Amino acid sequence: MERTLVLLKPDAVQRGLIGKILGRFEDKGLKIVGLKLRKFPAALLEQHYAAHKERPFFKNLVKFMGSGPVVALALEGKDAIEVTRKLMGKTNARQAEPGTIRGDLGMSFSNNLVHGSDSAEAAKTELALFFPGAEETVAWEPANLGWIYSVEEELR
Ligand code: IDP
Ligand code: MG
Repeated sequence: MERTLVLLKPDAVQRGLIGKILGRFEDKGLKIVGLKLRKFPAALLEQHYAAHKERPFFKNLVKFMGSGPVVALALEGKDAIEVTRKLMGKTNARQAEPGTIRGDLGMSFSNNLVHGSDSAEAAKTELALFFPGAEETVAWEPANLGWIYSVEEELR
């Protein structure tokens, strides 16, 4: 099992899409192991997007992400990082495929509703940033786990 960090960005919260987007991850079979709503400080957001520091959109991105509440999620599942990225769709929501979260719900390059870690290394760093305390995530076993995955092939 793998864990990844997902953020429901301020546009998702302001547009009343928390439930709908959260539902997409739940429906897929990803397990929620961490969940919080916060207005995150600029310093944390700058650290989170440090890889984009030199990009022209960096300042606006940090301002946008700090402009309102964000929902941070820690999700767990087999190949959770790749599965989450596929569910999100392309960065520019106008180009994202229908059926993806961005493709179905968004029209913007910047205000594209969700963030998802893009590698195992990023997931580790980002989870530590948004869920630093051991008690902030919960290891639990969903009652239907053996129906989401094949017990024979995937849960041995
Ligand atoms: P990702 O969120 O799909 O991983 P990244 O390339 O990591 O995309 O960019 C981080 C975030 O920065 C994007 O989700 C988007 O909000 C914003 N962003 C990226 N590229 C652009 C751009 O060219 N114009 C405006 N915003 C951008
Ligand atoms: Mg990214």
